[in-house]
Amino acid sequence: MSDTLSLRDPEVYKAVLGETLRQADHLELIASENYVSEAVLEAQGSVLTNKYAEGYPGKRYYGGCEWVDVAERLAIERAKQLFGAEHANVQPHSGTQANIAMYLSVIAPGDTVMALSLDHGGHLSHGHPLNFSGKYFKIVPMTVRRDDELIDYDEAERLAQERRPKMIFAGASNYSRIFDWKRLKECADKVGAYFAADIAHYAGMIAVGVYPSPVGLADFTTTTTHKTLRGPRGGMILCKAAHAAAVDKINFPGTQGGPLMHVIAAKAVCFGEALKPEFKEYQRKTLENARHLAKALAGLGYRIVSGGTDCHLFSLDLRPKNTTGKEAEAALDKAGITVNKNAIPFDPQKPFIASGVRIGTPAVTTRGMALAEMDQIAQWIDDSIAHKGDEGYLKSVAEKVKGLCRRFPVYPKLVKEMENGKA
Ligand code: DSN
Repeated sequence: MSDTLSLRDPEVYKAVLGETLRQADHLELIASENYVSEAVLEAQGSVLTNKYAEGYPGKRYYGGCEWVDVAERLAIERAKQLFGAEHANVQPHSGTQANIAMYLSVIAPGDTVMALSLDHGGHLSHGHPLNFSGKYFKIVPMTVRRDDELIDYDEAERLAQERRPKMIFAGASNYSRIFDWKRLKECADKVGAYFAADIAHYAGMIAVGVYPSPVGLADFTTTTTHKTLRGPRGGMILCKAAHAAAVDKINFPGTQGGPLMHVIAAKAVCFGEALKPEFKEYQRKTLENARHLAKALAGLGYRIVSGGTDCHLFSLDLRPKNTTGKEAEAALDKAGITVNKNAIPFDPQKPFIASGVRIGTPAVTTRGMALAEMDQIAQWIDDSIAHKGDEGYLKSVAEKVKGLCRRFPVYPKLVKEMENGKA
């Protein structure tokens, strides 16, 4: 029982070591990723993983739940405080699980849902035909306007009147502007629909008021806990008290079995961290960095989708540089800069090629990087794309990237231990 991972399973250890060093030495610009604190890692790597606890605190189907109850109650209370929510269910294993439970708490297969289309920035679980959401519900897609790439609320309202959805589900994976929650709520009220918001991307910013909150307006607010919120990989549902019993029942036993108590403990730690004043400062700097990086890249000849950002992310239209998202992602990977290719609205390319890349600043801001580093990163992005076929050049950028990363370390103790292990 006492062997370390490196002795007990060198093959898995090697993968963990490699990933630890990759995270340390690469610039992480994937908008949905972040670095959790060592306290979050510790809670998630704890013995709570051993415990079965179907049910909810005080009402479990297994004995011995007194300590996991403490962890789950802390997570629930902190989540409610953080978002000003009437009820929180912290058990969903992921954002998509949270959405499954949320939908099924009030609507049924065959019902109509209006949500932002995936190719205009929405999420897979908001109605993609290959996802359960698109298979089980009739989806009315919300879209952005071609001219300014902002959500077309007039068209959404017209479609809602025409198609009478049972739910309007706002939120996105790739929309850099502010959602008009109030307008969508009014639209839902006019047609007698539930109003839900998936805030997975904006959650950290919403928690501290850097981005407007839908929580008081929406019947349901779903989120992941690992993006701007900087917690463990997982999901959560916030809702009005009137929906609490239905949400809890559909989450368990409706759509999930045993909750991941180690992850729930780590969620409690994350929410505790987000309640501290420094978290607000972190979110403010994340926004400042995103705006600065977008501006710097625009200055280098890229087109920013919708012209800018009001959050932690934005999309680059690469067509002015005669390259695709797929090519740019591959070149940047070789340069030690991690992004994901992403369709832009009305993209002429197939999604697997895409005309854009999505860029986000939560992770680099967690490392402490600021405006000067954003200027440097913009220049390296442009240089790498300009030299996309030149392996030697990209390798030289990767060396410079590593130098910068080592000045802004993540998990220094872990990296040192692992490097020593490697030696
Ligand atoms: N895959 C996530 C993202 O990158 O936005 C959403 O689930």
